[in-house]
Amino acid sequence: MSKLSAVIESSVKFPLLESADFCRNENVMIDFFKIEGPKELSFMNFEIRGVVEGFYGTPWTMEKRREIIKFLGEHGYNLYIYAPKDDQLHRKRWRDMYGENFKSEFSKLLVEGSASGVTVVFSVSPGLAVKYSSDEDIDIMVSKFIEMADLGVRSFALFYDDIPETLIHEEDMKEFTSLAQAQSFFANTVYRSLKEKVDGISRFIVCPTQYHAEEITEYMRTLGKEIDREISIMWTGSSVCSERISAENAKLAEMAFERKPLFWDNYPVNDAFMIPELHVGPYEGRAPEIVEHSEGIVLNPMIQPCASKIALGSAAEFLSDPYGFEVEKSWSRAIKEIAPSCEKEMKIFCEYYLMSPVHRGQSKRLVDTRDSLELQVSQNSWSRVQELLMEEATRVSESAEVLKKKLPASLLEEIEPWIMEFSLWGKALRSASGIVSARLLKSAQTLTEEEISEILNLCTEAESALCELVKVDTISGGVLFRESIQEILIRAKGFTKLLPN
Ligand code: LTM
Repeated sequence: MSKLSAVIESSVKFPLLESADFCRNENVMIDFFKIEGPKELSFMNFEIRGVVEGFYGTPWTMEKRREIIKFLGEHGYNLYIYAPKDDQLHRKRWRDMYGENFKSEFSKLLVEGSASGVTVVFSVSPGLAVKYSSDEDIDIMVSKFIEMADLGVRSFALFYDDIPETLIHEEDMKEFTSLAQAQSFFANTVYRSLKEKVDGISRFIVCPTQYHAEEITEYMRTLGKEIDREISIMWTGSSVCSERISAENAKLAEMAFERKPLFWDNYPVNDAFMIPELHVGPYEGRAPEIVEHSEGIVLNPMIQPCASKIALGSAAEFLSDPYGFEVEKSWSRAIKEIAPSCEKEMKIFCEYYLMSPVHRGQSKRLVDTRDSLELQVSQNSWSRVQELLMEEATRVSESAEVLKKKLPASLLEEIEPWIMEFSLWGKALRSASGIVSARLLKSAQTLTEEEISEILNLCTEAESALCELVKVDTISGGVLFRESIQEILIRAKGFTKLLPN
């Protein structure tokens, strides 16, 4: 399909969106028709540009959600899905109804959503316990959705992710031949009943149990055939947290589900085994052609809402113009926006916390520095080693101090453990540089007692920084320097302590 026909096709769908979306996209159409003659159309955005708060761990507060929804609106996003795994009433105790306090707070999200042009989707994850064949469970689910519809919600989602992959209740085994058939029946029945009872349902989304694959499965085919055409089906790509998302993978899901998938992109999420990481790299590795084979993309953010704004800010540029997207520039702009008075220092910090499922390696600058350091150590070029260590130590320590003073308090509070670790790397690098410069001055035989004790003090300092770094519960690119620092430390100790009498 050409870019042009894709724009026309997606424009036909705009009226399906809620009014705020419609206005935003209508503007796009007006701009488009202003183009004179058969110019190459380079502008094309994803129809759905969103966030799914779908991580494990402490859910965001309602206040933070409002802040993020506002941020989303300001950056061209148009959808937010409420789905925190650890909200008990969302998942484990899904049959229980929400209380008045939650509902009144949720209403405020809707107000923020309509002011910001962001559709707020309410979701439930019943799969751990649901009986797909049970009329009672269907009624509970519909009632739970209607309660939110009474507040003004018109977009809903049913999530079947991270649950048993086979039917577990005898009644379901008697009624259905497969999990996919059971889930399709449940979703269709809930959706149809909801539509009968509530006017203007605008979106209904399902997240399947198999939400990633490299090959089409029977489960996917059945879901594709049986789930109502109006229902969107989510997809994370070839893996749970996909390093790359190709057009081929989008086409695979499109073919299996018999509709364009809605991508649930697990970036910058840092839950489960990723909790020690902070994902503050740019958005990348997604083929622009996905725009032609998906309804859109919703990103699963980090447990830290403010820090998530870096990836979300960068991704916003991809979502609104995938073919014109520039990774590095979008990253710099996103960093500048959240750290306006200390963008240079924040960029250095972000280089240390780049590694994620999307960025398998460390930052190129850090890898290059580590490689030069190792080379110079192996060549005994101690003055160059000292320079390299000192430059990096200064860069890190000074940046950490500036960030502590200048970052907005809410962001600083979220990333405090990582800033602390970052400072410790500055300290370790600085003491290693001190050791090298003291050693540079003398050869072993001419060292005085005081000089030996000075070197040993510096060794103790470096050793204690490295020990502190073993105790931290965060992970950073600083680990690249551990071996060099350790080697310098051991050589200096040996040099002074193992001197023959
Ligand atoms: O990705 C999906 C569809 N489900 C869960 C998410 O809730 C979780 O946040 C991510 C990342 O750990 N992985 C999942 O499997």
